[in-house]
Amino acid sequence: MGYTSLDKIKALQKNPANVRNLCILAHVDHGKTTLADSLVASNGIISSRLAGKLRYLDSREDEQIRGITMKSSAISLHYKDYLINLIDSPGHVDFSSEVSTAVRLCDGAIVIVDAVEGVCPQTQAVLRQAWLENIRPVLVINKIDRLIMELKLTSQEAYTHLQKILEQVNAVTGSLFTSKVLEDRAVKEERAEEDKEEGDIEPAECPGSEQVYDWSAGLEDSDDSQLYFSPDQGNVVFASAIDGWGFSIQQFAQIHSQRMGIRAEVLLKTLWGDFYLNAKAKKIMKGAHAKGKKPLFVQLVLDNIWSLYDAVVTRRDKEKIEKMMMSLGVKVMTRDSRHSDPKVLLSAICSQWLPVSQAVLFMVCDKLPSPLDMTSERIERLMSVGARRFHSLPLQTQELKTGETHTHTLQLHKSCLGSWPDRDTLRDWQPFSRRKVGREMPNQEVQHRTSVSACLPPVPHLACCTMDSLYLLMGRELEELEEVPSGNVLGIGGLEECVLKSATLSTSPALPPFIPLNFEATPIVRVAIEPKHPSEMPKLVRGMRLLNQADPCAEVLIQETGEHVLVTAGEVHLQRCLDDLRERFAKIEISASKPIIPFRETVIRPPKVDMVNEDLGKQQKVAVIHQVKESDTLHLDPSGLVTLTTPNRQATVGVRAIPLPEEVTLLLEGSADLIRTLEQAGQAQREGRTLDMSTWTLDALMVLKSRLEVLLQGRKWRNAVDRIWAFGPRRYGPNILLNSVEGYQRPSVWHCLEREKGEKEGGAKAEASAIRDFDNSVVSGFQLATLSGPMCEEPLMGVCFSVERWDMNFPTQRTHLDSVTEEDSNSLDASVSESPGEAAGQQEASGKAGGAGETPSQAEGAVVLVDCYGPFSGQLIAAVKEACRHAFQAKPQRLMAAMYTCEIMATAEVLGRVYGVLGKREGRVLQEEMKEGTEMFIIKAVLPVAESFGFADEIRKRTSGLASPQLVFSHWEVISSDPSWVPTTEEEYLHFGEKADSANQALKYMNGVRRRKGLYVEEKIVEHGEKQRTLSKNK
Ligand SMILES: Nc1nc2c(ncn2[C@@H]2O[C@H](COP(=O)(O)OP(=O)(O)OP(=O)(O)O)[C@@H](O)[C@H]2O)c(=O)[nH]1
Ligand SMILES: [Mg+2]
Repeated sequence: MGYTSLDKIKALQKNPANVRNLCILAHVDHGKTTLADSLVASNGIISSRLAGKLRYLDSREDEQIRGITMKSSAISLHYKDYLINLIDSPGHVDFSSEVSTAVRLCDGAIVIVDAVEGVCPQTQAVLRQAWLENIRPVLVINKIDRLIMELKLTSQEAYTHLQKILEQVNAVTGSLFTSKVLEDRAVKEERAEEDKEEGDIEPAECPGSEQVYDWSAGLEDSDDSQLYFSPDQGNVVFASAIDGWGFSIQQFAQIHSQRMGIRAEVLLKTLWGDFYLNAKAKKIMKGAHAKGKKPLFVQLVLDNIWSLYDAVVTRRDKEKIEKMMMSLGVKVMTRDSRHSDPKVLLSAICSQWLPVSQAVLFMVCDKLPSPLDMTSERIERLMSVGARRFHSLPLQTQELKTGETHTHTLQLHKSCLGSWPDRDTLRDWQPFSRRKVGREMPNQEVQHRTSVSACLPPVPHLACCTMDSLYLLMGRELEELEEVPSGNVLGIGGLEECVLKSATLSTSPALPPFIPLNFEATPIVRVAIEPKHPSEMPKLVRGMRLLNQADPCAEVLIQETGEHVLVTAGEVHLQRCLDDLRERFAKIEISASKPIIPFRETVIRPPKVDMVNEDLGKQQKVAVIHQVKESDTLHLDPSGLVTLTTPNRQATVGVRAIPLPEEVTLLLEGSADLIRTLEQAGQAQREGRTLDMSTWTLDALMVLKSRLEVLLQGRKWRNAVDRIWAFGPRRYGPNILLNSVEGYQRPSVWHCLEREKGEKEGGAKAEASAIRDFDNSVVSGFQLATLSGPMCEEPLMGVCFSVERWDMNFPTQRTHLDSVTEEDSNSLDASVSESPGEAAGQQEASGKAGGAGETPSQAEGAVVLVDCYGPFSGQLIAAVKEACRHAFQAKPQRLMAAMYTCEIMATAEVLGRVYGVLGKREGRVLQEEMKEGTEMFIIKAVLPVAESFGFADEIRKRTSGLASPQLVFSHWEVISSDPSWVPTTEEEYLHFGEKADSANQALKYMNGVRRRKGLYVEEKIVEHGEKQRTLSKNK
């Protein structure tokens, strides 16, 4: 076919109806890049002999060495009159953010499934991603040669196996569909209810108002026939990308309809399914399975392939091969037929007989939508930012969807930055982006050097920027273009200054930024980075900035300590980011620290048994309380209440730490964004502004509140939700400050909700603001305490600090300013305490302090103290912080470790070794099951992130590459051992020995972190200083 000329591609770009933007998605190693090779070879860009071996789209060196894709890459291909903009995505979980961006850029996807491994975790993930983005998938079942050569299945067995795989894939789609239908119905009902409230609809018009719940209703009405993969629908291709063949049943229907004289349509319907050929009657009959007959698919399709493999690879029967080639009308070159490796001959024959590229490209052009067919549902979803419904957007914005207004709207979504090989004329990297078009506005052109405004989500501001250059993305190459018609995937240059990670570009300011991508991976592994030569720091900073822009999932930050920190999703991702920095972005030698593993600190209920499972009784309590050293300002109650007085003795706080129930912690962690909104609303209210919250957010907050109420039950938590003072750290974390001060009425954090509601109802409530002056200092102290705990200065998690006492014994206001004359200070008093409520509250509280009846001389003393200890609010912050820390220490403390879940697929022979590695690294197996129809076991396990470095490598080594794990961050888990534990009972000594350091994983982690942070580590370095003794038993 030869090189596709640039002119041809340019011409094809102009017809958006024939453009297909698609990506290849699959689990790792299922053959995406190999398949892409065949497609690339069909355009003559690489030789077809090299297809499958070259992995052309894996252009980076590290990709070639490791054999996995790490970065999406795009290429434009043509097939007949169609232009195909293809994006190959990585399958490794660490790079799942690349998949999110690829999916956003496309209208369709090729989902590949390995015929042996079947549906794997990432297959489910990509199907879900495609579903969430509303793009249409087609299926390729790849590596069918493995069924023949490796599993040695007969064609009949293979047919059953393929059926099962199809069922599995459809089951995933089915569950996505069901959940969507139910969700839609819920939204519809909600909307109907809203309308009803507004009085738009007469009750007679909504018959469902007398609700009778019928769960099946939505499902039956919805059309799902287009949804599922089925060979007779033409959306499934069976292939072996490495041997270069692939087919859909249309091809075989055509071949056999001529031969057998049966109409192609009939064959198309019957080739896949329970049909067989009655040779005598020359008829196709149903019920092959029941009658023990060969299904048509086996007889007419698989048998042919099986016998070809048998003749070429297994028996090497030259005569038979000749015969077969004759009947297939295939000619091969002599050098192929004489090659010592039979696979060469096989792929030479197959790629002529059933070229995989033709089958896949035909399916793609036939089944996937063009950019013009973008569903209105998808456009609405893209524009509905921040859970705002499309209908609530301004009219001008809504009009953009249909393109009815002639505002020359030009919508660009730039979401992924590919890195390109160095060329003098080009920048290091170019963004690749996709112009989104409204349905009726084709053929608008992105002009060279157009000025467009970029809305950078989530910042609500607009910025103007100019595009310098436009590119066509051709795998390893870039072609500069003057203009690009709408509906294509293209590269843009010159936006690096104004765009961070992603942006929505538009010529119309009415366009809201598109909704953010949904990422599956969480950045969790962090390393500190520095240049080898300190003078190269500026280069490093610039490089890190570029990396931050270019990678959707990596985070780059400068810590308060001044360290430059890089946060990545996993080990492989980390390696790639470091390589990128070294070779592309900073181009300097860098050194990276060991991965910094995050921990959390928490308290738990006193355990009932000790380390050897003996009942503890009361002794543990004593041991714990011992850790807090009392002084004249610090007092510890045996029940765990810590009372601390500020140095100037003007305030005393009493704090108790209580472990939060696990569900509450999880809920708080999951609702961080909501809590942040709540906090902002509260802040705005305090400042006298109002924050516009959508009804959706308000509802979500109400739900959060009621869920907390349900979860916080029991005597201890009475009214707790209303008494929440703050969340922390950073005001939205998973810890709670609780107001249990008797007589101190402060508005609850939920106060702003009530106000919003009240306003809605029309009757604004009078504000009950009796906030004490130093309320904020207490919150600040709590924030500081939760940000870094006493064990190893890591953030706290799942701890509730209940403030049970807060006494202030200010002598009077005037003591602050002793030089002011009495009259002056009186007038000052009046101006300071503006609201009488405040002053009253304060006096009331100080009355309770018990120290209200102070003599003037004491007050005089306090004046001096105020001066020497500095501002009072600072003292209070420090006191609250210290009180919280001590209260924390008065309870049994534990570390929480970040956990990965991992799924490992392994054969029975290597199962034992997998367990060995897991055990050594503190992993815990959750589930083990045999994969249906194969010899593989799937093991689900959890593994601490701290133990995960080198895990994948070790597993691969120990199992000779037969098992490879996929690690995904899942949750935080309390480490059961107590870091401050020392053996106390006889049994414990016996069990763990005198040093007892082997068992204490938590201590090891804690000391590791403390050492890294330069904190004091309590460790015996020399065990027996004088002389090594040999202890013999029978002395
Ligand atoms: N037997 C067989 N092996 C195949 C086939 N297709 C690909 N492979 C092999 O599978 C391995 C992975 O192929 P890739 O194309 O790199 O897989 P990928 O899906 O791109 O992998 P990632 O990009 O890392 O997710 C390679 O060793 C290929 O040779 C096939 O049809 N049959
Ligand atoms: Mg790949």
